[in-house]
Amino acid sequence: MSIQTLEQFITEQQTHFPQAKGDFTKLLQAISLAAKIVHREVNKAGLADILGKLGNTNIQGEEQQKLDVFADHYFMDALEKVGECCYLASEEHEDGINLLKKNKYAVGKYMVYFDPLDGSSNIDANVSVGTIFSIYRRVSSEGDLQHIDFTQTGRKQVAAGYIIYGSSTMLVYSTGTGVNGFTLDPSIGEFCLSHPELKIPESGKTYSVNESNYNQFSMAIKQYLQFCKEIDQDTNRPYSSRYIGSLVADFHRNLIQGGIFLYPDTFQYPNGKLRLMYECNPLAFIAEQAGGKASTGDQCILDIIPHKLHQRTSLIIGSKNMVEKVEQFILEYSNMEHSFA
Ligand code: AHM
Ligand code: MG
Repeated sequence: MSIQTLEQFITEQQTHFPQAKGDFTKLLQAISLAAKIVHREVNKAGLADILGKLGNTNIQGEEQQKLDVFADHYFMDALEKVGECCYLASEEHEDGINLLKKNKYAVGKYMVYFDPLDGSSNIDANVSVGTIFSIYRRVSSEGDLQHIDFTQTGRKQVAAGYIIYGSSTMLVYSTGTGVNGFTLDPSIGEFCLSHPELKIPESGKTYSVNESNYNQFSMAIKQYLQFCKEIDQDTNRPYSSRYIGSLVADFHRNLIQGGIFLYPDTFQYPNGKLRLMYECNPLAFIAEQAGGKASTGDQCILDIIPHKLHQRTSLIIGSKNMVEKVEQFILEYSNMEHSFA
């Protein structure tokens, strides 16, 4: 039996692009290094007494957990030191970090947005958490970063991925030519190719939503949720309801088994709860590359023009047929509203 490590895989991919200088390879290696460190910390969390809250709140007004701070530090550090990035932005910092102005290490052309530890409110309960990352190339050619660098849509991502710290730790990523998944073998400290050319089933039988928000959802979403519960053998309904409350874990399950995840607008979050730049865009990129779909309900996530770093959006993501069904409900309700107007 032969294994292929992430490093070997990246090097092999690079040989298909003789003009590539290896910058991107180094960037992915930095992400993989930080992921291994966070894996180590997540796994010894109870032992090292680093579980629990730090007592600070981050810029979104949410309590920061200790491991959030660790993960943010390790990813920032690895990405800054690798010398291939010009801009880093994390969920945990109000402003992105312009490395061109910092002048500490070498800089490169990549802009990286990341959520260092998504689902961190679950840490104390030993539930899976994850890191999500999104990589762009700056479009301005020289000098300081420009408006056009920050307003690239998700389609312009050169790569995106996530790490899930679950029953095993996996790194899943895409550079726009399909999706590959690697499982960490802790005994050799390497991510090994375990899920080549991942494809999400076109339909699934799982829906994933925080249904306690039901009364805050639009009529279209309420009707879709009723549809999920209806009994219909031909379409495998009722679907099963599964909600972990860790986006990476919910997304990953649906990627492997088929299914849909929804975090629509609510009264509390009128523009959705999840963040475009480092939660929705990277997962939308992975979903599309795996043959799935990601939508706000009436627009592809990857077509949204960003206007601020911590922008939120509603998110409907997963198996293509299931996402399109929700879009159909939304369109029908919007047509009905127009005809009554
Ligand atoms: P976080 O980035 O602060 O961890 O919040 C994002 C998380 C997602 O992982 C998850 O899908 C969602 O928030 C759960 O929200 P809720 O508790 O409202 O269902
Ligand atoms: Mg998050």
